[in-house]
Amino acid sequence: MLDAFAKVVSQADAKGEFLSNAQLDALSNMVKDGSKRLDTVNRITSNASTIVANAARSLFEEQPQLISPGGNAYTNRRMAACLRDMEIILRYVTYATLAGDPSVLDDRCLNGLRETYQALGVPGGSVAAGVQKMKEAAISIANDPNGITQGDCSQLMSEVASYFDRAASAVG
Ligand code: PEB
Repeated sequence: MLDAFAKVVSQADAKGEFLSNAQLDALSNMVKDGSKRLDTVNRITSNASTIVANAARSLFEEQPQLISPGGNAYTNRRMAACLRDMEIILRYVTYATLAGDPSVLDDRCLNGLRETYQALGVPGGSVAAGVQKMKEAAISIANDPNGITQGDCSQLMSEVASYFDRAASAVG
């Protein structure tokens, strides 16, 4: 599990080199825009249950077979497991966002997840659709210009989007 800083250190060390100017510049920009990153994590974190609930509701509206008898979210036990899975994925996306690096998401959440779903008979494509819905909701909350100092967050938002996309394509 790496963050953006540990990652460049390990890359440089593997080559026995000092940190490059490009690496230092990239980290310097990351520090400069650090409040944006922390605000984003804070906004997604404090709205996590809304993000999960709305994404799930919208997923079940589009794919009602999931909540029909025999469906993968039918019965409270499976519904609870489904909501929990979405929350776990969202939580790891917030960790990756804080770290500025996807390795925590990869190593602790996505590694083997596709195989787990295959073994359980849970449709990965439906999980991926739910993750995409969380992405839209999370980004609109994180990128809301109201109530915050305004600035350009486009790069950070595409980074956050890439973590959701990574999760979706790991299972879908
Ligand atoms: C992954 N999910 C489930 C299980 C595991 C995970 C390991 C089996 C054990 C259990 O039921 O608790 N756990 C989860 C995860 C991590 C982890 C991401 C990462 C660290 O440790 N059902 C649907 C939707 C989808 C869904 C498509 C979007 O209809 C999910 C939600 N996951 C779902 C369901 C089960 C499950 C388990 C329904 C229960 C399957 C079953 O027992 O029939």
